[in-house]
Amino acid sequence: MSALPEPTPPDALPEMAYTPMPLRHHRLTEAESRARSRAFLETMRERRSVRAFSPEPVPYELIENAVAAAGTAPSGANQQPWTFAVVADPAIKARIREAAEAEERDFYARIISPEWRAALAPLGTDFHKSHLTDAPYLVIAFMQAYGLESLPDGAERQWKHYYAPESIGIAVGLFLASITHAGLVALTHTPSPMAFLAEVLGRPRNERAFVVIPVGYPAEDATVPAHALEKKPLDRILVRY
Ligand code: IYR
Repeated sequence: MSALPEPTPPDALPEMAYTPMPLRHHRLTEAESRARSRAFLETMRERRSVRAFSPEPVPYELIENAVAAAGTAPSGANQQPWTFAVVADPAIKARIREAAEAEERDFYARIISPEWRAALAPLGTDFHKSHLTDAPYLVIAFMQAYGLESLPDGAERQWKHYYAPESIGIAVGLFLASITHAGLVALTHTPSPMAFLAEVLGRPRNERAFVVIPVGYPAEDATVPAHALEKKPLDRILVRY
């Protein structure tokens, strides 16, 4: 993911014993379960990745709730190896766009392979990244490659994180579900390479940008690739045993 050196050997974490407590679980009726499950599926089927945003503001609470929903995700050893940077400041958005477009210009001109270019052609993407300044919010998910904490005496403690990529992937999925459920649109954008994001946002050395997610309302004239609506049918993604 990154050429940065691995951290020095991790410090031992204090051992914590399993302390059981009764599970609280709200059991639904079967009818209620089916109704909620169908309604959620219907909502998620409306989700489209959108690249043209309206500058119209969105309530900050919707972003905050989506990050809180992401924060409920299961994670390796419950280490929650993520930080969500929420950017509304136009000057910071402009810096991110400028850096992303510089990387992407290079990507489309020199780095992309013919196969990759062919795979992207139906998406209609190029190095222009207007979504990075048009969307009212950019949410950048950072993966914490390892744990890092400053101690009051100025020393630092660092420890290993387990399954960090899997964990943050699940969290981002919940974030997108919340955004979709709230009637907003988003794009999962991965400018490559993404190292500039940690620099621009002054993130600590254990954090790696995982994805940039512009969030907002679609521009009135927004278009999407017609083919991307086609999701694989269930019989191609579900194998029943
Ligand atoms: N990062 C580039 C290229 C790109 C790559 C994939 I895989 C996509 O699904 C879409 C774009 C860009 O953002 O344009």
